[in-house]
Amino acid sequence: MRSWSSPSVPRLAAGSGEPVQVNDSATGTLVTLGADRDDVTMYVCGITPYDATHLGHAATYLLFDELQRVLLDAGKSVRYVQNVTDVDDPLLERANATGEDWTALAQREIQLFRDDMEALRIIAPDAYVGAVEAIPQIVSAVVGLRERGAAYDVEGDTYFSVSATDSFGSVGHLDPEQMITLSAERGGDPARAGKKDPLDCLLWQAARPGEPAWDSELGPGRPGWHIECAAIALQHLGDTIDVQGGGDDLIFPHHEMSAAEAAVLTGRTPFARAYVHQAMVGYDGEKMSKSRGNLVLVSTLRESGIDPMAIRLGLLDHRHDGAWEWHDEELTAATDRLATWRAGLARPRGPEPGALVESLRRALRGGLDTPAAVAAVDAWVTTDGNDPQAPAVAAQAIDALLGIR
Ligand code: 5CA
Ligand code: ZN
Repeated sequence: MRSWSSPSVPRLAAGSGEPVQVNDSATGTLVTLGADRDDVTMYVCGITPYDATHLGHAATYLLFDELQRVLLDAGKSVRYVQNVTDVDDPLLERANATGEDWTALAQREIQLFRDDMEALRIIAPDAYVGAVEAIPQIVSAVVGLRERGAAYDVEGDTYFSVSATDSFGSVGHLDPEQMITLSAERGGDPARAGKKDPLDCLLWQAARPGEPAWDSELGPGRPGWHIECAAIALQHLGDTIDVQGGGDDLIFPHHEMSAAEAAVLTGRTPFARAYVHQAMVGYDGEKMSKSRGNLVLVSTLRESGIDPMAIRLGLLDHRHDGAWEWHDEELTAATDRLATWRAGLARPRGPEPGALVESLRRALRGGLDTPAAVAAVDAWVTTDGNDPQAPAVAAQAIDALLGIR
């Protein structure tokens, strides 16, 4: 599937070579990426295109844009894959409810997402892959699971058996009761009769009347959700990936299930060396979500004339590893801050920029502490200095590492 246009990312003079570390949700520790290699692979779960991009989505994709910028600055090359869940229950339900063709709905929302990502200057994935176009790989993966005795049939549907790998549970470390509750809330069917374990998840859903279906050796049907990401990641990035990313609502069941399915297919664990998550962004006291409708849409803000760089700056002022709530006033504050930065960078002279670049690198390489990076720029733009080269160097560093122009 067509991706979007990436912003250009300036290259800065090399620095001290500190390692890039991320907060790994699976171990609760800081994990170094690409310690012994110059290439890093990253798979980030993409949208289900039934509604427009809200600030929670934007925070998630911005997090991985930041990670990519930090890795590039550290001299790594990044191979980045993102999916689009362009056939799944929420999309079909929305299309049904509004009487729109589901493919038209998906195409429109994917295009809006591309436009939002470009406006926010988010680096595009190298491969942007829809579930529909990946059906052959998904079917092969399900067949592979069957051959390994890790899949079984329930009334024509194919299920993954979570007991097929000891690694199941190693991403979320939840107890069975918590897993059952979350599975029911997040698209699973723990109460369905005929399953061997309530947590077993759908791999291939047999064709239902009025629903899209594809012919396959599993019979006509459509893919389950978790195998979509496992199959796409394995095809494009190989057996073990460096980073599996998304919002933290995906830790269970989505990333747990994908990792378990991949582990059975490859015989290797862990599936990802680091699981990096954006904690949930809330609004009006609840998680911002399409299903609840408490949304602040990137496209609405853009249409109202807000500078996308102010949206980006507002989001950057929050750490990714704790849930936070968006307040409308933050946009005013971010717009003011952007004006202050731009004024500071338009000065004929400024303070020596080396310390700024070092502070940005230290903040971001040590677990993507974006608020600390923002604070470093605040300090630089409000300090006087005599270096005539400094504003240009600082502007490049802010562009390269924070994506703010
Ligand atoms: N298509 C699947 C992933 S394979 C999906 O979860 N799509 S989504 O459209 O529901 O969400 C897209 C991404 O945004 C996911 O990574 C999700 O975890 C993240 N996300 C959704 N809501 C929020 C929120 N309120 N705050 C932060 N991230 C969010
Ligand atoms: Zn996914």
